Amino acid sequence: MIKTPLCDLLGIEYPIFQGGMAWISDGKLAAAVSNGGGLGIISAMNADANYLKEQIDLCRSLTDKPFGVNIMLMSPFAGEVAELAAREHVAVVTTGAGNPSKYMPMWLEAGVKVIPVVASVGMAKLVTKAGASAIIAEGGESGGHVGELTTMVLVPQVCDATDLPVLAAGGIGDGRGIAAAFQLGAVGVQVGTRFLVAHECGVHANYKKKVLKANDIATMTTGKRLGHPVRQIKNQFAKDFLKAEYSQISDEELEALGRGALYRAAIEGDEKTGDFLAGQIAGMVNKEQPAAEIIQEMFSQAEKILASAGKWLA
Ligand code: TUI
Repeated sequence: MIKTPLCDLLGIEYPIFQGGMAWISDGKLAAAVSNGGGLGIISAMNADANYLKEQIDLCRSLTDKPFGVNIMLMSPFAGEVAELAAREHVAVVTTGAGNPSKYMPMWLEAGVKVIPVVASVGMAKLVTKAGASAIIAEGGESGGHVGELTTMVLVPQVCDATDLPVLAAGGIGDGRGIAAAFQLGAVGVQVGTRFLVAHECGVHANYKKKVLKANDIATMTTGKRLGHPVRQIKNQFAKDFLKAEYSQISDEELEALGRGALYRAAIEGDEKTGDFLAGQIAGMVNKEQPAAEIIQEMFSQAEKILASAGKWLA
């Protein structure tokens, strides 16, 4: 059995979070992951507080276990969903795509544990001072909005910079990834892409098909010019967007090109004009399974690897 300080901190069986994926991580998927012993996370994405309240209620109707809410700090509704998370006293808030400091006193006052996603050591130090309970160090192998550093170099440097428990994210798709993350100093992992094909994940069937078909070089990043690079599966949309980035069009026009593309992928399954966010481990995902089985399989593999971690010692 693998048990780390993160399990005690949150009252969970397996030290794994399901990443907050916009239009995908809803109350149903979060409940399935929490019921499977991990920490399920509802994505507040770019939606308003009414949407989040519905998903929290749905999740609570499906599980008694703790779950979290991910707040995307670039969302125009970040303020109202941040307040709702405090009012609802959710067990955990994770944040992404920015600096969560301005909301932290409110969450801490409400007894919410705050676990920010960071892509740099500087942000890890800042959120440690601001009262975070743990930190998710996310490397650029992950899907969606990505930082510059890889998981391999970010995780040990974040571990050196904080005394808080660190979760590794980005590039973790099976037990080998968990074992490697633990060797880098992490005591937990966050996984998104593999949960895309969970039975309880309601994303469009075409999205699941794309992930199942993906190989090692199936993803690419776009959006550098706008200051928020995003990793996704290569398709017509991603190629057109990249071309537009290097053209004369204005930033406003470029932003407009991307508008609605996550919805078109996740809800409509539009293979041409949708933006299918996924991490580089998509090439390792080749079967659909219940969320609980994904967790069990990953940890039983990690356990075997860690148990023989000394095998090369002479
Ligand atoms: O946030 C994510 N992944 C996401 S957000 C998203 S929605 C979106 N849509 C269009 C454009 C951009 C985003 C899709 N996927 N992951 C967590 C994450 N956070 N990755 C990197 C960061 C991060 C980056 C900078 C965290 C903090 C940070 O601080 C910058 C600063 O100094 O303010």
